[in-house]
Amino acid sequence: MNRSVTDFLATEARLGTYNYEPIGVVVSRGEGVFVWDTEGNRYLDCLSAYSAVNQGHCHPKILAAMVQQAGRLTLTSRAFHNDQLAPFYEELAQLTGSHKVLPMNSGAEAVESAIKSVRKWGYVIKGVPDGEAEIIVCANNFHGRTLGIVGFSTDPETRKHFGPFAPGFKIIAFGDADALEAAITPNTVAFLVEPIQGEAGVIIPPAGYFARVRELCTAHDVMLILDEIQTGLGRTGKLLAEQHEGIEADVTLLGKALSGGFYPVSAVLSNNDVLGTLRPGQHGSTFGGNPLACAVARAALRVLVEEGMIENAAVQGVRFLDGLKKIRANTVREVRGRGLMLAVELHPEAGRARRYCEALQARGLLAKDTHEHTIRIAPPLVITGDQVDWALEQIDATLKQDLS
Ligand code: IF1
Repeated sequence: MNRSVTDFLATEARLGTYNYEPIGVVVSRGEGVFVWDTEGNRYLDCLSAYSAVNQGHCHPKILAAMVQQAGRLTLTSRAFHNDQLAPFYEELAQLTGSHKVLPMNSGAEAVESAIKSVRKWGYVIKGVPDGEAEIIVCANNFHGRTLGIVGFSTDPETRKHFGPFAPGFKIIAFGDADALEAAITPNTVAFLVEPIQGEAGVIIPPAGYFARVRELCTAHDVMLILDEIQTGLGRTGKLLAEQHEGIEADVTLLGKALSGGFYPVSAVLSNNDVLGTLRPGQHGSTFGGNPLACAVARAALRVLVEEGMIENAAVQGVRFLDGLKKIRANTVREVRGRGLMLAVELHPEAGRARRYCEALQARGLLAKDTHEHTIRIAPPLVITGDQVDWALEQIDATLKQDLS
């Protein structure tokens, strides 16, 4: 007999750690932009697993690559070479214009790996006195959940009761290049920043910000680390969000959609000496760079490019944002977006965004709230114009309700 939704939720509540509060839908199947729940209801997925399934759910070519590789070789560890790693490096480096790649698994691991790498670079290349390296980060950042990372979060929920934390981080306002200039010292090794702040509510910095950031980092020999784990791989309508700014990072972090949602695959990319300072024994991972991950990532990158998903994200992103801007509802304070990374910020009096997400669920659309008053919208990049229009109708009708 099929389990009821109530039973799934009760069992999770009884046995699981209560570190999430999901919308009450139990998903059991996905294909392209759609997912189905255990009762057979279909939904348009406007979250894409936080932008990990940019290529759409269960993309057949990624699936084929995964199944084929899983039947051949899954894991060697890095004690031996495997025949998927070199082609993965080649294809990723070629696509992104990078010189070196460090393969990891989760996004947080990529961030931690970048922090280690720029510190080492600071000591051995820049000449920072040992133990003195400083990294500048932004207020309202989100870079993951590990201890190193939550230590420089500014969100009390994220940090509280998890200390003590590692020193060596300085926090400045996002979007303020003067603040960066003022914060740089001779011991600054890197500036770590999201091109668009995701968890903060899809915050797009002022035009020209990143051009100045790039200049300052170059002038002071500070490595610019762009966390493109969420913004990268087509989400904003370009392969990398840095391309909107006309700049190149020194270090780029990718994750999420690097596997199309099939498997945790992340990577640190560098344009220069940063990754070149690591030596055997100084960093690693049992699973990082494994043949299954590499085969899946190669297919995920291939379909993203070959099937025109990045261009589609640009086109549909404009359609979606224009449609959102046309919605005349008292509940809406602001709409923001670039490509298919979109958000609707509600007036505080409109009530919690969560209520609107639940109302959208009832209409067959899954979206996720962030920070009480913002609805985040990020469908797979394979969405069609008709599907965008349908989503807009549901959002329009929902925002015209008063759910406070
Ligand atoms: C959760 C948000 C999205 C990220 C950036 C690194 C990571 C993330 C820019 C870490 C992860 C996630 C994790 C997820 C919620 C989510 C998220 F709401 F927090 F902001 F995507 F929008 N850098 N983002 O966005 O990657 O280690 O998770 O692979 O449930 O915590 P990870």
